[in-house]
Amino acid sequence: MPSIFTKIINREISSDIVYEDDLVIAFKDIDPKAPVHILIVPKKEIPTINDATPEDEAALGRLFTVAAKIAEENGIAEDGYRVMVNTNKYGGQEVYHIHMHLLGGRPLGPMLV
Ligand code: DGP
Repeated sequence: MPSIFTKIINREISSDIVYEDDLVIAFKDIDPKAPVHILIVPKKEIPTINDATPEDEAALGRLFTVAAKIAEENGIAEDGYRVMVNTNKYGGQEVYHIHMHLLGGRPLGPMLV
């Protein structure tokens, strides 16, 4: 079964896409936890970071540079923001297709739990 994010990549499910290139896609989180809450996702369906291999490094590195670009475009780069990747049950992962959360637009406190 393709992940829900693969369905978004394939336009089988609609989403508010803010960025796309050959390796990654970014779209607004359906349940935003901050004024800016974007998910940045490798197009390759890698379930968790535990499953990443050296051949995935280009796509996973791209998550960071795209996060910085989107932060700048949304005017949150200077004040600051948070990126995070939840992993497995204790990490609170709900969708098993690696994704980076980009959160900003308000003070986030020391940690989101
Ligand atoms: P995580 O707990 O790290 O696996 O976060 C999954 C996030 O994915 C959660 O914040 C909600 C978001 N999400 C789930 N389904 C959809 C969807 O169909 N569209 C969008 N845009 N976001 C989704």
